[in-house]
Amino acid sequence: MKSQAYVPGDTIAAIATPQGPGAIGVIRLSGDRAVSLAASLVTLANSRPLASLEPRRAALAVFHQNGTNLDRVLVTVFRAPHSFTGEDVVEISCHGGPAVMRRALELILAAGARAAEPGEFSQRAYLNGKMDLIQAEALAELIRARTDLAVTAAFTRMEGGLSDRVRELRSSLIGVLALAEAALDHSDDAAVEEALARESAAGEKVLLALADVRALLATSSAGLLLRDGARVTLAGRPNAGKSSLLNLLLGTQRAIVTPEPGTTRDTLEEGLDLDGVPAILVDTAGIRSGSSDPVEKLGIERARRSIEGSDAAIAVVDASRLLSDEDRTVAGLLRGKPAGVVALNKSDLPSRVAPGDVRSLFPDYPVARVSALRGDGSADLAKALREVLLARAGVGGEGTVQGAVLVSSVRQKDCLERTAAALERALAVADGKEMEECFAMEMREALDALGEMAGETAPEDVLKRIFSSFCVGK
Ligand SMILES: Nc1nc2c(ncn2[C@@H]2O[C@H](COP(=O)(O)OP(=O)(O)O)[C@@H](O)[C@H]2O)c(=O)[nH]1
Ligand SMILES: [Mg+2]
Repeated sequence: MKSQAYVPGDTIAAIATPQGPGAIGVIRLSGDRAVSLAASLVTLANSRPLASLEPRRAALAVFHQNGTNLDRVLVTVFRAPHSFTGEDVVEISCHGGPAVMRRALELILAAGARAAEPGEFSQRAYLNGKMDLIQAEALAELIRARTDLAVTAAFTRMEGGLSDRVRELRSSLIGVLALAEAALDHSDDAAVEEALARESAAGEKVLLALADVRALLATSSAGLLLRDGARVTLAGRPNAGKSSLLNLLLGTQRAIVTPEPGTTRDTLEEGLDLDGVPAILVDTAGIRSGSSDPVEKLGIERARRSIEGSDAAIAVVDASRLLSDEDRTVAGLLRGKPAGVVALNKSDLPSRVAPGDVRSLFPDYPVARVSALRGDGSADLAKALREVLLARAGVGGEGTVQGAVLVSSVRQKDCLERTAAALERALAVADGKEMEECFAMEMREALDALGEMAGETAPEDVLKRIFSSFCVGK
């Protein structure tokens, strides 16, 4: 079906559930011999042959080896092409003990199955036309999704939301290309007026397609935000309360808090769910000018780098003390970071910081008053941060990402950028004398890039990179 070769007779097997003890653990086999291999180890009640089992009906069975029973299992047979991979598939639900699972898989492999590579089931599903490359990526994203919004976005893509848009674009552009190629063939005898009408119709279609491609590209920041989460660095002078705020936002005692300045020497990262928007909070050593302790110096250097490598910042200011050079150093480091919020901490103590001074130090950041000690203001801080992150991703109001079709990977973005560039060039040559030939060439280029995005024409190394990042058994 597609050019990538694989041997369907090569039957693969893997544990599809996570490591460690669980109520059940699932082993999945896929390939021509999936049923016969499983049949050699799994016996149904009344010794009914596994091959006679009605597809997609679970049946109780015994997993055994040379007459010794290993486990009582539930077995389900899926017949090609009505399975996840499009091949014959058998799923065996064992009791999820690590030793049971290991032994069962060993026996299946000894019977002749090959241990599946990461993502190999999904890759077969893709190669057999069960899903396109965007959907395969979405599946991996769904499994990794850390928040509700990320789940919804990945699910929308997995169900074909983005693939449909790409397909519509392609079919419209294929129509335009067909017209352009027809014009190439009959350029001599085509009536001038007819040709002109055709060209303007084609130009209009290309303009519409270009607008659609740009609209999709505009969603990629939000798509990447939901997929990867935003890195948010807590920055502030020693003892401002960065680690306390991290703990407050996470709702756990993750970081060590002491009255001693300079306790946090390493950077520490933890995932945070900002009402559906995933973030990774990074706690750093306090930024202090002129520290002589080499370990602390190293920490400060890390903090600098962490700020550079992050998407946004929380500038933590101790409101109970006068602003210092250290606060100004922090502000200087954050100057190039337009996305951020100020946490005006220790608001339980008498304030010695004028709100105006904070605003002039961090002019682009909204200010949230908090007390990490008392736990006050954490919801406001989280809300302000969420809004800043969404605004940075080009999402204005509430609900705009919920259920929207979002572009979610650098790969997809790159394909769309190439499509847009080719369409722009096509429009630019559309008025010229040599129009038809160049125009058709650019249209083909645009179509190729869209085809690559959906995986119709994706190169082997791209496929390898995508599927090898999947979990084993998926
Ligand atoms: N009164 C008061 N003390 C706080 C607050 N937040 C943190 N502290 C204290 O300030 C000290 C330094 O806190 P820590 O989180 O380690 O600061 P860091 O160096 O910025 O990570 C600790 O003694 C905390 O208990 C707050 O909101 N109010
Ligand atoms: Mg700290």
